[in-house]
Amino acid sequence: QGPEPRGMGFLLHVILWMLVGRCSAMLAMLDLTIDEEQPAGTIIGDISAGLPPGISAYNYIISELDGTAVTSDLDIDEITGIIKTAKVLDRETRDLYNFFAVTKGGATVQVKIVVKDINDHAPTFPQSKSTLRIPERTPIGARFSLDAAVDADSYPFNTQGYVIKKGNLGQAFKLESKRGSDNVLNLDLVVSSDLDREMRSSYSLTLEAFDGGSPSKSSQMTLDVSIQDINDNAPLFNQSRYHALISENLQPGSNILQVFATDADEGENGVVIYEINRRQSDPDQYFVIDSKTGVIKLNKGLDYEVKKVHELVVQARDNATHPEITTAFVTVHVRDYNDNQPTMTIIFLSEDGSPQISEGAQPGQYVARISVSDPDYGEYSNVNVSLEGGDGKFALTTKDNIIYLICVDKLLDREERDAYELRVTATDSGTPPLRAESSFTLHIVDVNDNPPLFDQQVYSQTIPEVVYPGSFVLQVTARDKDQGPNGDVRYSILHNQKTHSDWFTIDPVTGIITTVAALDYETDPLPTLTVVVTDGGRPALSSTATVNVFLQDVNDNEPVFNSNFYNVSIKENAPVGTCFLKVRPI
Ligand SMILES: *[C@@H]1O[C@H](CO)[C@@H](O)[C@H](O)[C@H]1NC(C)=O
Ligand SMILES: *[C@@H]1O[C@H](CO)[C@@H](O)[C@H](O)[C@H]1NC(C)=O
Ligand SMILES: *[C@@H]1O[C@H](CO)[C@@H](O)[C@H](O)[C@H]1NC(C)=O
Ligand SMILES: CC(=O)N[C@H]1CO[C@H](CO)[C@@H](O)[C@@H]1O
Repeated sequence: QGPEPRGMGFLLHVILWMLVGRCSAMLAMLDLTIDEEQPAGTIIGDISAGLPPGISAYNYIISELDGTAVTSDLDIDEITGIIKTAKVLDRETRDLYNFFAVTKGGATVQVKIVVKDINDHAPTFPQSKSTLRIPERTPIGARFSLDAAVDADSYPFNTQGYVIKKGNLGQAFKLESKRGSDNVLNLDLVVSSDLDREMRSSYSLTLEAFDGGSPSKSSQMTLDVSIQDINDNAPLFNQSRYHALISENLQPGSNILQVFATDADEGENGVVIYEINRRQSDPDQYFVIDSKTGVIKLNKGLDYEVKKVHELVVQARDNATHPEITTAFVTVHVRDYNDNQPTMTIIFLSEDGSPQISEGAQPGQYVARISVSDPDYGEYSNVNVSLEGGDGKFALTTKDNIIYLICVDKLLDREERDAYELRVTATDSGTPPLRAESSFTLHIVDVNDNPPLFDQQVYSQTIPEVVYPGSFVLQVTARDKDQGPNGDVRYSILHNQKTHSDWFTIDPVTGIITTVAALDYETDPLPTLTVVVTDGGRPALSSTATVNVFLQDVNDNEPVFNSNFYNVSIKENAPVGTCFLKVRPI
């Protein structure tokens, strides 16, 4: 419609009002209602119901204000005065129709049709998904205004409330709403617990708006809340104290150790930058730290004589605008490069300088001399020397803690044990202690302290008297526990004319006894030998044994008269039986 018809309508209206104004007694009111959304043709009412009593009319002149859509939305029968809907009415589009109906008789009825609301709209969020950033540690009670849901219906069918349907972990949030002057139910998200990004960095909330219908209508939206980091965590070292032990000759540039810190925050708040606090430590910059990795390197050469321990104060700082700083301590012990292992010199006090001692050595006799020294300090008393492996037979003595002597502590016996594995250990008092060790085998030298001994003290043998010279009689054996010449044995016979030992001989090496002459039972049925065994020591030791040889008699002689001519005289008349001659064998 152009401006002119509206102008015309307005003019008509004014005229009507002038008319009504003049004939105020004739003005009547008719209030009608109709639910919205009724089908076209639904009867709303009858104008004549609004006429004053006693007046009835046919034919009405309908007067409406321009733009009030009476003609388009309502179907008014001008003859009967019946008002019907011309189409489905929507309260949200137009909730009131207002017109005048004038009868021919001049009576005017002001008809007011109120379109009543039904719950035909759900509250609707402007966006089905939106995002909100909230800094962590936001105080409880802080509120964030959200877009309210819009419901075109009127009270009570408009938005009546909001709930969080899903995602409100830990009851982190609540919703609060307040009716605004425009009748909109404004919505705030209220922080209701301590938000910690390091615990949970985002929430996905499902919000629902509901209206007052029965059943109510509702709709949902997703609100993604991301918790923004603040620098609420300081970097944290994995150890509060770090230790390193380095040699004073470590090359500058060498890595010493790595410190390590983490920061739970995000982004720059969580970046860890390592530094050495130069105000508090290492002003001379012996050490440098890699700000990113935490690796501490040697920056320049150290001198043990100048400083043995370096204490570094290392800090980890995050890169926030207001950084948090944590401190850790690094202790670097410098080890003296010259503090080499002590060295040990052992001199054996034997004739040829070899590790040996006579078994005849008396307690107190020296075996070896040990001197402990350090290449840098020379002879050096700050060590502990110990001796192991001697079975208690040896001892260490020292007067000045520089020279140590190994001496015999108990009598030795080579025949019992002929060598000892001795170990001398020198331990210095450094931290950690350094050691020098020397092992050697000490040989026990034999002395001729054992005589050779025959296996038997008495040997016996039976042989026939008729054997050729050179025949085997028996073998004697002897042993000597000593070693070398001290243990070599030689056999001999101690000759004795009376016992006919000269009939026999002995092999000095094998101890085999043989005959050297004809034996004669008749001469000596039991010749006896004394055998001697002698060792090769100086002086030599010897021992003896007895060998009894039993000769067996053989019939080696015809009987012989002791005289081969007997001249006997016998007196006559000698009685019978007188013995006048006795013959006998030799
Ligand atoms: C700390 O971190 C350093 C460097 O990563 C590592 O060498 C060390 O073993 C860690 N210490 C502990 C106690 O985990
Ligand atoms: C620290 O932050 C500054 C600026 O904020 C940046 O230029 C620098 O690169 C950051 N340092 C590290 C180690 O991330
Ligand atoms: C040697 O060792 C003994 C005991 O094992 C100890 O008491 C002493 O302090 C040590 N001496 C040195 C110089 O290390
Ligand atoms: C043969 C021999 O010599 N006979 C003598 C034995 O002894 C007497 C007396 O003594 C001698 O007269 C024999 O001649």
